[in-house]
Amino acid sequence: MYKLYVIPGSHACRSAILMLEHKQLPFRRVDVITLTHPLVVRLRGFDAGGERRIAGDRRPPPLRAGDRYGTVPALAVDGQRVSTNRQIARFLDHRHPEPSLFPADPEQRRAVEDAERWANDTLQMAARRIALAHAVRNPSAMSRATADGRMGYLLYRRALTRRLIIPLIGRFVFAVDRADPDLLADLPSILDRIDAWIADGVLGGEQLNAADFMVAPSLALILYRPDVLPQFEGRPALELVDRLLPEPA
Ligand SMILES: N[C@@H](CCC(=O)N[C@@H](CS)C(=O)NCC(=O)O)C(=O)O
Repeated sequence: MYKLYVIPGSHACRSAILMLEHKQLPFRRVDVITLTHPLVVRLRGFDAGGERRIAGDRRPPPLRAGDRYGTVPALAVDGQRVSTNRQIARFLDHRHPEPSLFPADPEQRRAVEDAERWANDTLQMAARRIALAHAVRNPSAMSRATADGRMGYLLYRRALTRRLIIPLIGRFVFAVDRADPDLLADLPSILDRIDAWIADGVLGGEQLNAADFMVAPSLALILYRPDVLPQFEGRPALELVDRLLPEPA
């Protein structure tokens, strides 16, 4: 039985959940209290997985500490420990080849791996900072908006905790300043890139793949912001996120 360590509402963690669900593997989800998670996963025997995350152009000390101690999602099975989605995807494909998380054709696989790499290295952080920028500027509104949504509540169940802590995470872990432009300027090019991959059949195909499972949760996170929906409307990127992570009724 797989055990998956996550923090509630995390887009990165949702990617691993989608991959386990894709393969129809039963797993026990262990929700860890957000901000204790680097230490908790380290104490559970995970290494840090080799991530080197950059927030904008900075690596604030808490981000470095996370990279040193550990990140979630973190997957445990039969005494083995695997963290980071890239490694989890390959580990799962090795143990359960079907349905695969990557196309069999080498060229198509390369294209999916390019999209997966961009989703990991660029999109995951951009989505986080776009959402957090809204929390830094409008803590109460974002606390309300994140009570529920495509990935459940974000990070903390209590509204007051979300209102107080999430802006601090934005500022001190992910280098989002109140004075920053609100980072939305990057959104059109992000969505254009995803739409182009969908048009090329790299994303959003009949057989979903690891890159789909990386991209959709990041889009879902951005969509917790109440002001971004108009930028998504009519785009294939919105269809992709609606397919994988629909807005709860
Ligand atoms: N890109 C990696 C890293 C995931 C990641 O950044 N996870 C966050 C939670 S959303 C984390 O564990 N952060 C720990 C920290 O920053 O202290 C992946 O997809 O597995």
